[in-house]
Amino acid sequence: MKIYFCGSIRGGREDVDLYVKIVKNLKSRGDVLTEHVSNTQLTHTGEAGSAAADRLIHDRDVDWLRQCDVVVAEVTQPSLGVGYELGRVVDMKKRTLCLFRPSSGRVLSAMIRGAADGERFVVSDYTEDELEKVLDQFFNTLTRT
Ligand code: 6K6
Repeated sequence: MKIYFCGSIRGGREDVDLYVKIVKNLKSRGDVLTEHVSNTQLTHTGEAGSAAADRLIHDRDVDWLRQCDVVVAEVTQPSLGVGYELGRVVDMKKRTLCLFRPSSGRVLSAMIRGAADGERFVVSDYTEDELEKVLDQFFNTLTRT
């Protein structure tokens, strides 16, 4: 199974240690196309690049989104890039899990929470302790449908 993981890069790297845990868990379930999102060396500049480099990143990532079987996004740290990716995958009708931590004190964008249909596009409120359980639940429903 090809899994596309979304997490904030230029939106801020505050949650990168959690991304490491999520990617580790996802790697036990399939092939994670975007392991670099959890790279702790990567700063919020995300390799300050030229527009040409950004186009390459965009085109490669959209291509991976098309190829993947499932998308998992950590959406607590707001990120334009993650929001864009989620908009594209809704259109592509991919099975998607958005993970949000209310303990952050943030309120999730209505454009993400409001897109949830509980089946193809799932939004889960969770605490870090519940990570494994929430991922188990989501991946179990995939095998049943
Ligand atoms: C090279 C190595 C690691 O990162 C880079 C260069 N930057 C990016 N590489 C790959 N994907 C990226 C990069 N910058 C953003 N993205 C995609 O957008 C990822 O799939 C993330 O889920 C999302 C983050 O968007 P921002 O707006 O927070 O950067």
